[in-house]
Amino acid sequence: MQHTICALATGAGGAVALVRLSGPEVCRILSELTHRSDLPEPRKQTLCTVYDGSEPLDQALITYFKAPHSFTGEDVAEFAVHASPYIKARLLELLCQHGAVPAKRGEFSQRAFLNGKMDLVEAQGLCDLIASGNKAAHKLAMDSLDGKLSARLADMKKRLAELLAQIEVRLDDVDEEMTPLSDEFVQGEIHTVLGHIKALADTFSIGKYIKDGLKTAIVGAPNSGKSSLLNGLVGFDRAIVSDQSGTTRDTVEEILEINGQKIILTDTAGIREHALDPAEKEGMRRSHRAMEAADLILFVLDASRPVTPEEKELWQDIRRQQKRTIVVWNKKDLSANRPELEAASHYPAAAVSCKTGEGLEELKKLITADVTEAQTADGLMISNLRHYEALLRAQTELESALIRLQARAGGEIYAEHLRGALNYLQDLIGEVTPDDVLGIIFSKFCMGK
Ligand SMILES: Nc1nc2c(ncn2[C@@H]2O[C@H](COP(=O)(O)OP(=O)(O)OP(=O)(O)O)[C@@H](O)[C@H]2O)c(=O)[nH]1
Ligand SMILES: [Mg+2]
Repeated sequence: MQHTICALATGAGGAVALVRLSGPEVCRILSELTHRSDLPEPRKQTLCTVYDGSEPLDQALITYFKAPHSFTGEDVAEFAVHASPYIKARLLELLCQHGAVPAKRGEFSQRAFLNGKMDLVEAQGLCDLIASGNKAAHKLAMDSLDGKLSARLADMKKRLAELLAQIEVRLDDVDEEMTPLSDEFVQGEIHTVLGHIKALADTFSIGKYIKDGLKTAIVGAPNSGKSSLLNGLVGFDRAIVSDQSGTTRDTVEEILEINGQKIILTDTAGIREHALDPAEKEGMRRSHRAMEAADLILFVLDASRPVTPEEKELWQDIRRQQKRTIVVWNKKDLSANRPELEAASHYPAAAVSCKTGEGLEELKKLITADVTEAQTADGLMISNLRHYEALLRAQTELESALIRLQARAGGEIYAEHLRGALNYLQDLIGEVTPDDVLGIIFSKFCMGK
């Protein structure tokens, strides 16, 4: 039999705390703690005294949810109590004394999943929703939680399952009474599902930025205005700015929101050939590291002077990284002309002045352009590595099926690959996921959820 589990569902602070209880013993524990023989009416907040032995512990608002009409699908009680550290701790202690056990991370959600209240994609959406810190991440999580993403996956799964059924029934048809499926039809079906899978898998890079933030490194020669740019974008004097070359030694990181998107912005030490001392050398090593870890590079140049040979070299280096890069011509207030820079026209560019703030809004638009475009094209995205990997595996299986089909291999052979692809889609939504894997997934959820 399942244990009855309990946990604090709210964080530190606040005036009210929520303690959750779920499982087969909820009714008994409720009546023992409230000294009441009748249960509160389901789904109605009811003011009850919670007792610690014969002494009242608190006046709590209790909501009872009768199975299966609850979040977990089991009997659930939620205690809204006064958020004193003592009351919270003592209530959890009492619940355990009366037979409940402390819930593991994500255990409420895991039970909801096991009781068919939601699939794994929706559960993941819930976890992401709680963690979402900005509008874009919130939308992404909502699409996952409210089943839009699951519905899309279910469509693909259904189409594939139907195709497979048609193939399999013919494999069993030893007397060959059924009309065979044409290769064109099978190929067409596989291509359709493959197209959907690829399109969804391709959203991962952007989805990941939305969820985890876009790692953006500001790089350039000393004194080009990198720290000024960081300050301009975050809106306060975060990094030291001075007219001396080599002011920034260590990397400086700030998290900010631009156009509803999370950006992890890193200012770096200016890169030049001859560092003056070991600290500057180490700083430059860190600049390179930040550049390598970045999703987006802002290459800052001082537009009021010609590009130096060192900057040209750095530019080659940046281009070799083959990352999204924006060329930022700074100090626009000092010069109306842009110096020459090889192949600069192939990259998005912004002319800004960190001194006057001119051009910063344009630059912000460029920074979030990818995400904005991807979002208007089609709202649905994935942001979870597990989902991405499952889609890639399904994609590989479907591609193998196509190759086998083209090589005129028998139905049994390509059907095996279709079965493989179907299996990965089922795994994605949690239909065939082994228990230990489920345990790992839900252990990443927060306490009390
Ligand atoms: N006129 C003008 N001066 C600027 C602008 N941006 C930065 N500066 C000045 O340029 C100098 C260098 O600015 P920083 O932001 O410290 O440059 P940095 O690239 O971080 O320099 P290091 O940390 O040494 O690599 C400072 O004196 C700034 O005031 C600008 O848009 N216009
Ligand atoms: Mg600096």
